[in-house]
Amino acid sequence: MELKKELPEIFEEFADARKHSFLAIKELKEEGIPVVGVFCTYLPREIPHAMGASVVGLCSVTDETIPDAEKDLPRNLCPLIKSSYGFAKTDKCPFFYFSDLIVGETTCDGKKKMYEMLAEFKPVHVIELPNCQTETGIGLYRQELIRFKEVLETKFGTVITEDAIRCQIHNRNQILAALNRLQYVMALDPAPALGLDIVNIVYGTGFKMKIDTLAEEVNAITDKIEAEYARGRNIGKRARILVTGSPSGGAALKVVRAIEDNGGVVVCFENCSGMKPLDPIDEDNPDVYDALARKYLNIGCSCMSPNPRRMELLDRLIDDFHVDGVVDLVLQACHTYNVETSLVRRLVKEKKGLPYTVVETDYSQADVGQLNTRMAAFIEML
Ligand code: BJ8
Repeated sequence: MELKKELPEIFEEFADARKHSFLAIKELKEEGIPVVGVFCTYLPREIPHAMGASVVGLCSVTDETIPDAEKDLPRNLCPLIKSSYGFAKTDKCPFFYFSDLIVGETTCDGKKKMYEMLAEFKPVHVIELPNCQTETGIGLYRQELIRFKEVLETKFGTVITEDAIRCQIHNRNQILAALNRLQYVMALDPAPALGLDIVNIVYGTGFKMKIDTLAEEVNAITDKIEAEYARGRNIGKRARILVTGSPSGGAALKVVRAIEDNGGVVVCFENCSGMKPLDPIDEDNPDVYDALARKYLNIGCSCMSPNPRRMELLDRLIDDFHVDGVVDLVLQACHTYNVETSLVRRLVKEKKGLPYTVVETDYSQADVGQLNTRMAAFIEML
């Protein structure tokens, strides 16, 4: 029996979080609470949260505004960048509309150049993210985080204390641990739920405005899933897939649907909407900025050079989640993830001895039929 049918409210409440957060953000603005819009997992939300700001994610995941974006940006550019720029330009996304400050980071080239154009009509601050995970890189990032704190203090006329940041670090660690525990229910075999449902919950947590009770809420969901599983509810035996690569939210979830509609289950998302950002922050480090720089710069995104952390994480997750095959999702024109496909292929096929395939896609639904055919063939051979 499918767990989703038994516990529908679990999956729906968080899936609707984005919609509800549009209303919540309007109310917060009316109360005079500052709103900071962010793009990337490398950004420590703890700093704006420490001044009482609301933090909203701005990475856009539909093709709705891409034609507007393509009036300014080249067509041969990552859909995430074009979609985000398009929503900012047209003011169709309440998060862009209500953001008092938009914060970008120097991650991939496309995003960096897009921020320059965005700054012509929105208030933008760009954090210089070092591309090397060395001690020098950590020192530079630490300095950039202090500069970011000062920018916030000046813009919003406030003081951000280290104690307030420490408090947010503690809360963030609870949330990260809860998200880790939730996703690890999928290590059970057979899996207790579809990957699509789990990723929707995780994605929904990013839109929750009230974060002080978020860890408890996520843990309550995990408790329910585990209790139902113990009573014998699961989705039955299916081919177990790990998805890695570019962010897979929104329209790109068509790849996940194609896997799960054709007999597979995505037991693990290695990417930013999954396991990638879940390492804890060191609460014993007396220097909060050093603690934040070490935690966040350590994330294994392909914009790092080299990027060993991604391979280490993949290696571990493939074992932990008893994976049968790996699907590498690359958004069109995402050069860094595209280049890394050869490294991931080598790891998966040669070291782990598992089947591997790459899917290059965008935010349109034009390739859904083709995706279904490819994923059905991939799953059949597992
Ligand atoms: S930490 S994955 S959120 S940069 S925009 S790199 S898809 S070409 S989003 Fe990302 Fe931060 Fe990394 Fe995560 Fe490619 Fe597109 Fe660039 Fe992208």
